[in-house]
Amino acid sequence: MTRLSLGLLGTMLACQSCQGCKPELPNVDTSEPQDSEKDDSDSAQDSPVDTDTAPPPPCEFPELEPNNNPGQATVAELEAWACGVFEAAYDFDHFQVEVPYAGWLKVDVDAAERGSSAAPFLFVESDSGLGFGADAGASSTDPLLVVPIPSSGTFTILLTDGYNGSGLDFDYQVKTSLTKAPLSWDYGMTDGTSKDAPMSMDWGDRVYGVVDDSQTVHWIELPVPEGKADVQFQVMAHRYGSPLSSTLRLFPRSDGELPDKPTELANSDPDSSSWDPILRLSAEGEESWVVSIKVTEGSGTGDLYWFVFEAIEL
Ligand SMILES: [Ca+2]
Ligand SMILES: [Ca+2]
Ligand SMILES: [Ca+2]
Repeated sequence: MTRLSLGLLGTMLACQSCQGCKPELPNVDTSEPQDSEKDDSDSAQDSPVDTDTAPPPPCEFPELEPNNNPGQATVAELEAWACGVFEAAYDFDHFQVEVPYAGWLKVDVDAAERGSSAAPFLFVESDSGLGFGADAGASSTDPLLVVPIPSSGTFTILLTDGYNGSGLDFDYQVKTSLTKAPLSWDYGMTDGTSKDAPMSMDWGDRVYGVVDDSQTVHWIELPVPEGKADVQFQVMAHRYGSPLSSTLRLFPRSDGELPDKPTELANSDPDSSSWDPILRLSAEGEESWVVSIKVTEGSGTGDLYWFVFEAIEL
């Protein structure tokens, strides 16, 4: 079965305001006895359960079906595990969490990481209209999101299986928490909004930026370092919980001119399953390199789609 795309998820979410366009699902009874003990540690990640015999994971906030619409969301709390099962195809599970402060919000999903058959698709939306989602993490199919929320608010979490798979072994748990910034940086993108006027940056610096819509492209220029021919450009985002899937494009400047088309392009990390592009290259008589960072075609964008860009001499 084809994996859901971020674009399709957007359509599904747009649909949520109209009840009639969602499939009617049976009211699955999930009220089997739950272990009342708190599972407030990450130890479940270290000890995968036997999915042949294990019941749905005990947690502090088990889902309450029906929860296919945001208005039916199971209320959970910050810093505590919620959990559920994709019992039927097209099972959409909503949770709602009150976040009392601005800060870096982390939404951690555990499914494959603890032996589940589910490949969860995660989308989070705030009552102020911020939305962000992911269908995989950097090290497994379990999404992990870490984003800088600008204010307190109510956040609605949607989980569904990315392949419309279902069954009692399609269980998951999800925890929302506040955390610290996953990376540091030297300064933010202040200009560099066009190819004609890229932002200057120094080797070794890290710059922070946001890809707030599909038309947003960040342009950065660095001189070819003296006596050093080998360099690396890297976007750090998905690996650290950003929902951004980005593409790096390289335009080498020679005789003051930039080529119309990029000479190099990267939209993934060849050494891992993260979406973060990395380019390693050697100077071949150029004066400088102009690099652009934009969203990978078909992927999501928004105010919380952050990245840190780093340029280093090797
Ligand atoms: Ca469910
Ligand atoms: Ca559901
Ligand atoms: Ca996880």
